[in-house]
Amino acid sequence: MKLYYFPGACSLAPHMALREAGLNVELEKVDLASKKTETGVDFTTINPKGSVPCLRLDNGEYLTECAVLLQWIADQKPSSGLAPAAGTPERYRLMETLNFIATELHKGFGPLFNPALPDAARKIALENLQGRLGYINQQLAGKQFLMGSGFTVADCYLATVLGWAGFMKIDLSPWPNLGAYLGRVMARPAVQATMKAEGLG
Ligand SMILES: N[C@@H](CCC(=O)N[C@@H](CS)C(=O)NCC(=O)O)C(=O)O
Repeated sequence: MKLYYFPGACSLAPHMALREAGLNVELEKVDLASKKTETGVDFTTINPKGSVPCLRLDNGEYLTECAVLLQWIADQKPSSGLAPAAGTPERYRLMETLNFIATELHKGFGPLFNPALPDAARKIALENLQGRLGYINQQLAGKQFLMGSGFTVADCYLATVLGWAGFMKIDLSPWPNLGAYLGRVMARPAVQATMKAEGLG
């Protein structure tokens, strides 16, 4: 298996999940601007969408889309508890949450990374994102992890995107559950090892 990634990008989430599951993975960094991988391959020949994460499976197929990769990884190691079994009501709750993180949070942060975004558009994007952060803050009330007491792939994804708040200088203090939660996730040994492997720890 090989994970195409960029340090600290959304590919950090499947990278965390792979390490939480104890699966062996080779890493290949992608320069997202030039679309060249660190071994000099044109990344668009691997993933025509040009985006990370992309996972090369052992059968030679490539799988993309964060929320899908996370579930695929969890399903390789059901005993890890990283996702409830497919077809169960709990799995649909996880899928509901992953889809929210992907479409509302991950893509909510997206425009803010664009230095060309006009101030008025930035203000609207930030307000939208803050509303979503408020919702997640409520969801975390009284819980250790997003889906309850057990750590799942939803936490890999949420911690990855919440980590961008620091980079974007977005103050998380209005939502105290978020900071406490992020600290809990980042303290996990597999998460620490992931950060170190991406040169972030
Ligand atoms: N729909 C994809 C989006 C992935 C995505 O936005 N990746 C970003 C990094 S966080 C990226 O590679 N951006 C560079 C590009 O798309 O050119 C997913 O959910 O995995």
